[in-house]
Amino acid sequence: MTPEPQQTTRRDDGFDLGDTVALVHGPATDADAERVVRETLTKAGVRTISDGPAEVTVWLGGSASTLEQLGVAPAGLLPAEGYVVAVGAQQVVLDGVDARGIYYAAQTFAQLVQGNHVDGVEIRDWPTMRYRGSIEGFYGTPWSHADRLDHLDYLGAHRMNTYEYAPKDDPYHREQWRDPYPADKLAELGELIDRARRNKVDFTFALSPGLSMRYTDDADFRALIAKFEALYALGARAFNVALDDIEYETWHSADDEERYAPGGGGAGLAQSELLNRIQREWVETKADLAPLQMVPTEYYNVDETPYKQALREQMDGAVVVHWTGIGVVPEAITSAQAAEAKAVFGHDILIWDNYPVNDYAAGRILLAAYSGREPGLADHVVGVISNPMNQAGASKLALYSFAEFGWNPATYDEQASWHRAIAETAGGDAETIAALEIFADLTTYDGKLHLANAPALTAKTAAFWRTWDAGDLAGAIADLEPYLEAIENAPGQIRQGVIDPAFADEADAWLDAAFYWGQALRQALRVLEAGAEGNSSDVATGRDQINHLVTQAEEIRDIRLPHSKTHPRIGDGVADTFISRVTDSVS
Ligand code: LTM
Repeated sequence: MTPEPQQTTRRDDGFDLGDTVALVHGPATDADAERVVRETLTKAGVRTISDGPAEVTVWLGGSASTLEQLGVAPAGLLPAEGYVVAVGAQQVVLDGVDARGIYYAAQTFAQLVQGNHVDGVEIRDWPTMRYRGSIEGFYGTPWSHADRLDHLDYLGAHRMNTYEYAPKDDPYHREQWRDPYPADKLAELGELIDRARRNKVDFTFALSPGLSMRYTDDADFRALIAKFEALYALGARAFNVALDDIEYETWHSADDEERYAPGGGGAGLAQSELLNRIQREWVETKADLAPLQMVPTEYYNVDETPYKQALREQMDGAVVVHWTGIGVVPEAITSAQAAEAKAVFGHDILIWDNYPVNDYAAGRILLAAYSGREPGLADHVVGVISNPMNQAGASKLALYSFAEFGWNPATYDEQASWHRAIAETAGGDAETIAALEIFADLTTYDGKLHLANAPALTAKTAAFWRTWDAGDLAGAIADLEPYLEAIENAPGQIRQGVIDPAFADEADAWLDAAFYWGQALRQALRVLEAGAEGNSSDVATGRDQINHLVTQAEEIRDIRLPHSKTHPRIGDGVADTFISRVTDSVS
């Protein structure tokens, strides 16, 4: 099950759902949870879902008497979003402490049903972190509308509750932040907000006015509020003022220059006054808004500075502050660092985690494990959300692990989670799992969290040279070639085996490149054989073929910025090094 529940007790009184199931609403219920339950039952082959008596009953929203009969305590005092699923004696009870809890109970039930059967079980579960999900906050080609709709479904099914809309290259989010969205874009945002609501995800609208904001200008304040109001009217209830990646020492009006001292202290005061005004004149006039969020300009360290002092001392305490860890894309985020962040910013900290974002790594698709985050972070921050890749479908591999980490960081195991994420992407198919693991190995390096590239291929080629150095070329080839063949075949297997067509689509350039590199690596083995036989003509032909294959790989371009500007990187520093050593050794 994913994320793995906090407490699971197996029972021996599971049952088949059969043909007809009664669906009874408890004291609390939820329409989205009901939709999930109905879909689950229908998929399991239940033909009639009745509200009258039947052999099997699903109690949606709890049933004190059935829980008592099953000997299970109600969700009662579990933390927010907590729930209980009890399955036994022909009864299913889906109980939650709130609407989201009931919804998560339904999502968990969906994962428990296998065919028409459901095993007996008692699950008591709750999230550790308040905010779990994503912030579409990268540069380059933003996600499409369809990407976002699909992503919201993915978040809901994995018990993540936050999606923040902050694409740097949506002009209405940043460059032209004052301008209202055109009607078609507004309609799309409305659809996203609806889809988020169906998935129990807080659609959080972020505006990034800092490139031109005049902090003392009432018209600018009104423009910002008008933008938020437009989204509020569509149903958004969470808002963020993103002030990252701006020159905070540059003022955009003479009045600002006069009011605020130069430097970080003045910037901190200006931003605090803006946030305070939004908080007091807008957020507090609505009864139904989530805590206001902001992304500070100094989001990437914990140094005590005049800027942070101003935020700490001047900005309303209700505002949640984003922080990326130390360094924009840190290899590790420790709980001690998070404690420092909380102290130095003096506000609740939400980690904007720059993994698997790849806007700074053109030509790379990042499919490695989500690593280096200490479980104790949960003691100091209110959540961790992922800044994903320009490729929405391929980002799910990392998002899967964000869901697990945010839900229960204490039990998070990065390698085990990564294997489960791969298995989900492969729909459990063993050959596709193997192909994805080989492909992901070739795309490990990001220069930040993962500093070694293609560790599995590196180990294989190192073993190859050891055997070769011992004088056993045939043995070396026999050991390595099946792996190279697997690299060559992985793209085809992945294309036919992954359950999400978006993955194959978005990874297309890298899959093509992996195919050529697999062929080039195998061709290198032929060159070695020809060299050992003293066949210089075959050596020359083999070299030409390698050059041709590598050229083909390097001519490929993804369609998204910034990746469209360079070739897809596949096992670089490992595959190319192996080939160079081969060609050097036969010259
Ligand atoms: O991380 C933050 C707060 N801002 C930007 C992101 O928009 C960008 O995607 C990442 C990765 O390049 N780095 C940033 O500084």
